[in-house]
Amino acid sequence: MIELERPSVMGVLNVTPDSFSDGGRYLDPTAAVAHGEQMLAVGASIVDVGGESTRPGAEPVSELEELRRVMPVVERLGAAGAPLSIDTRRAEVAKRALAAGAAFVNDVTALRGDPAMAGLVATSGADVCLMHMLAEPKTMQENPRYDDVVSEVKSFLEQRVRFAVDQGIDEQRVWLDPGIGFGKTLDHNLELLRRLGELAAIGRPLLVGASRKSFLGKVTGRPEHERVAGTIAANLMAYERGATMFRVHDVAETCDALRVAAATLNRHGE
Ligand code: HH2
Repeated sequence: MIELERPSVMGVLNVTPDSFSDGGRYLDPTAAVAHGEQMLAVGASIVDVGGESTRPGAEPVSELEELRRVMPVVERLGAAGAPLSIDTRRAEVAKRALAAGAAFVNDVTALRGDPAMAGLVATSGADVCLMHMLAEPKTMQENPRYDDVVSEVKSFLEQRVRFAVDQGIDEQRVWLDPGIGFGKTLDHNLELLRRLGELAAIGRPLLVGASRKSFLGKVTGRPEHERVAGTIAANLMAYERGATMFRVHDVAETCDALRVAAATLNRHGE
């Protein structure tokens, strides 16, 4: 598993025109690279580069377009030795990003999106994050239903770990993610955070992506760019319940909050 400080922050770098909170800001590779470097300078342990929005209702982009967006950024950050994650459901995109220096595959489909992804991860030796999502981005927020969201997400993640291991992926390289906002109502998201300890009990490290998401807007009444405090609150709740990596847009603020929480809980360097 890649060596990261714990708790660690994953900085979000969306090279997209349509991401829900930073769409269009980093389409220019120079601006994207500068933002990635800046997030690392203020405390991110790794930068997650993505070229396809997964916001509710998002249209998929072609592989060629995704490569065209992410590769100039991955190549430049990778050449500078930056710790990189590639946020993709496509094996070809992951393959090229890994060759250019990425060490982490963030696959929101949990290896269900591309039949070649599991084999690629297994042979590359990269870390991989398996995330829970109900349906797909285009339809996932259309009336999501669960009998018990936490136990259903837990058994999905356990099943995906088994699949990954069966495909030859080293279990020690697998991260898990409850998929906040991916086919979940406000109550589902809050319950997942409240009972995150049940997912931590699976025994794999947890990554949580609550940053600026709409459930925070529903609780606070604030638009995306005013959800920093809400993001921090959600991440601290998740940290206390066992999460170890936090995927955020607001890196410096989140790092400070986690340092205070880690010092308070006496968990630094755990
Ligand atoms: N959330 C988003 C994208 N990728 N990956 C993981 N592992 N966990 C998440 O919660 C997660 C993720 C969505 O957020 P964002 O990248 O800010 O927006 P968009 O999908 O619109 O680009």
